[in-house]
Amino acid sequence: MKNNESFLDGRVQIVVGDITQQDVTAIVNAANSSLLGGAGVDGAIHRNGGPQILKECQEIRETLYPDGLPTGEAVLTTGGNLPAKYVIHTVGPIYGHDLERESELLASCYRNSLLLAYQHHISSIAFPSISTGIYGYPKPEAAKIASTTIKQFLTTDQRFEEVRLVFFQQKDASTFLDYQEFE
Ligand code: AR6
Repeated sequence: MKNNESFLDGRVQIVVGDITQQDVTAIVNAANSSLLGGAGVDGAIHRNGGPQILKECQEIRETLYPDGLPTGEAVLTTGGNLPAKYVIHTVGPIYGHDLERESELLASCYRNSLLLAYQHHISSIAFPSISTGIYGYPKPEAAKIASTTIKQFLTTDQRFEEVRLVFFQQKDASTFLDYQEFE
């Protein structure tokens, strides 16, 4: 596989790397509904971004979401010490816990994150592969859902310059390329 693949006239980029190191305006966190941190992407973002992100998450919990952020929703904080200016926190479905609604909830994560970015005039954003780690979502199915949802959003909204999909491992990027439905 090549290191870089792109779709939709270069507006979607597929890369292998660490989400916390991306030089885009916003990165997306695969969070949990507590918004208070965890392992995987969430752990890396809080570790590398410093305490400011957690402080803002705590404020969101106290004000907007005292019971936690529902699955499929998204909220925005600053990026603390990260290269990205903002972090958009979304909660993916736990595979096997949401009966038949999982695919719709995973699509909502992508759609609501893009919508929030759009509302904040953010035109470059990087996503990890939401729910495909600790939350156990099968990677081929997740690739179909992520690609169709992003494609739908980008073809109706022309303002996004770059949506970067970041995979931790080469084999995950290859799986994505095999199952994506951008084309
Ligand atoms: N950069 C890019 N991708 C990564 C990185 C990284 N630094 N680290 C892991 N991945 P996960 P989830 C990949 O588990 O499944 C947390 O505890 C990883 O290989 O981070 O949505 C939260 O607090 C996988 O393909 O997120 C929640 O409780 C993908 O990113 C729960 O995990 C997502 O893996 C969320 O689980």
